[in-house]
Amino acid sequence: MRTSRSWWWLSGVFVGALGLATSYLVAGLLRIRESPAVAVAEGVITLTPGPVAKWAIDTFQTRDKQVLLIGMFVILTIVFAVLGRVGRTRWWITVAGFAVLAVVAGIAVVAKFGFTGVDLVPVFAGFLTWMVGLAVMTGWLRRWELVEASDDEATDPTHSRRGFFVAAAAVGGIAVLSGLLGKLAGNTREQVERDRRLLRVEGATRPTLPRGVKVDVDGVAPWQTSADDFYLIDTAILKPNIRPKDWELRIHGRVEHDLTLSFDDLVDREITEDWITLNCVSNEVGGDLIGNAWWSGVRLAAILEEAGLDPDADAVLQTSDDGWTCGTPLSAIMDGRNAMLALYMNGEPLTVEHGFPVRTIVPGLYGYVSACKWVVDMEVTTFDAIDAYWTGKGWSEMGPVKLSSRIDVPNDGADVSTGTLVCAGAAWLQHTGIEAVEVSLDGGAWTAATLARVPSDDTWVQWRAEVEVGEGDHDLRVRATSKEGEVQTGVETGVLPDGATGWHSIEFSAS
Ligand SMILES: Nc1nc2c(c(=O)[nH]1)N[C@H]1C(S)=C(S)[C@@H](COP(=O)(O)O)O[C@H]1N2
Ligand SMILES: [Mo]
Repeated sequence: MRTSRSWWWLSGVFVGALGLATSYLVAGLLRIRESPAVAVAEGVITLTPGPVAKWAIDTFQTRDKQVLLIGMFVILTIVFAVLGRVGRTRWWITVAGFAVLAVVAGIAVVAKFGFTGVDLVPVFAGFLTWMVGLAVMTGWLRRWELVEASDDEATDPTHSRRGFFVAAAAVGGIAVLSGLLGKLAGNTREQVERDRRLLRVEGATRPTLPRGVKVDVDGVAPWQTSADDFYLIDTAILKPNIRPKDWELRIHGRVEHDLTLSFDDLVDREITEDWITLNCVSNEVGGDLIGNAWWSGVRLAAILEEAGLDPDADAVLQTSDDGWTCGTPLSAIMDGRNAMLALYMNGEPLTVEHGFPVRTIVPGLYGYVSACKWVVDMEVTTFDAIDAYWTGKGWSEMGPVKLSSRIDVPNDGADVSTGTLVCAGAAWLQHTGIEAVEVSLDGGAWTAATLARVPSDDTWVQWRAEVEVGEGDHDLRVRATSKEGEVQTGVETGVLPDGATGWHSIEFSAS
């Protein structure tokens, strides 16, 4: 690898990296939330068909986005290398290739929600860097090649070779430096964390656990879920960093008058608080994509009434700062349940991951149609007129939660002692409530469990049951009955399109 020919690929890779780093730095300096590369990755996520997205989430769990980013960078590195290599004989292909990459980035950026012209500046900066960087590095390669080709004994390629490697080192060094500076510049997260620590919303209180909500069996998921243990589901690679002073909610569409609320407008209103259980439509039978918290916020119905609703409207299209959308049935917001713009979770400001500074919570609906985090826009509209993020991928429109129950104790696969076995878990049908829970050992008769208390029908309820087990392998299943008399179905369906059904069952052996 001592001749100039072997090094063309390196110019592509290093210059490619420098352009990416430059665009990242410029995005950070301009306080643009995503660099073009991240915009492309989010574009890929948006365009991913539902079943592929589900496969990726199942396979990579919460690391799905890192896997995507790493995959993207691996592919880009290969593309850069190839573009560098072809530049030796056909420079215009190299230029055209980089131009195509820039156009793809540009489209991804323009397609993001809340796009403004400034957001394109990092793309231009990156493309300009590519062109200048290429000119410099390939200039040295050509000089080196010319000298190698000349028959003149007196010409020595050392000078041009050294020139090329110095240029390469400089390009690599600047790329790393720009990347680091970009990381610093983009660090609005720290500022937001400081705002979060200093925030006090008058009227938002710390929760006290209601009496009797716990069955007190070791191993049962806590009735109240802490913010740290609360499941996390969203499509944002970088969580939006929104300072309360910069937050605004626009309410428009089929209303008598548009409203724009600042964070101060919101906290000046009466604060409402409630225990509400939130769960994900992607929760498999027996899964843990569910949590219960004490939420403090402002009633959404009062705000929408103030805007004045068109009687034909049946949906609210909510949009997050990160561009994610959901269509929420207007009836669920207006029917008297405590649908709110939540500011606090468990007596503290929302964490950034859970939607700081403001997210929506609607008891009785799955998160994907209701619980918009970092909410900044609400359009009163009709379901006919909209296509929201998940409903556009084949999930159902309305999204009411389904009657469900789960066994937490014993664990699936546990070894227990023969005799009386204490079992426990949770059951839920938010906004309707749970009347009864029953368990069945080895497919035998259903026996009633004891229910703990609940403060309202909007939370899950813990249950406890005792069964007599003899030596050997057993299975245990659970089903719930709602306060409307619905008995949980044993028919097993998957999570798509509107939530899983079926009885949770576990196996254990007694000795
Ligand atoms: N901005 C935004 N909000 C969102 C989502 C999202 O992807 N982006 N996912 C929704 C889904 S599918 C669920 S189940 C809940 C999860 O809320 P959590 O992460 O606070 O538990 O948020 C909802 N709100
Ligand atoms: Mo969800």
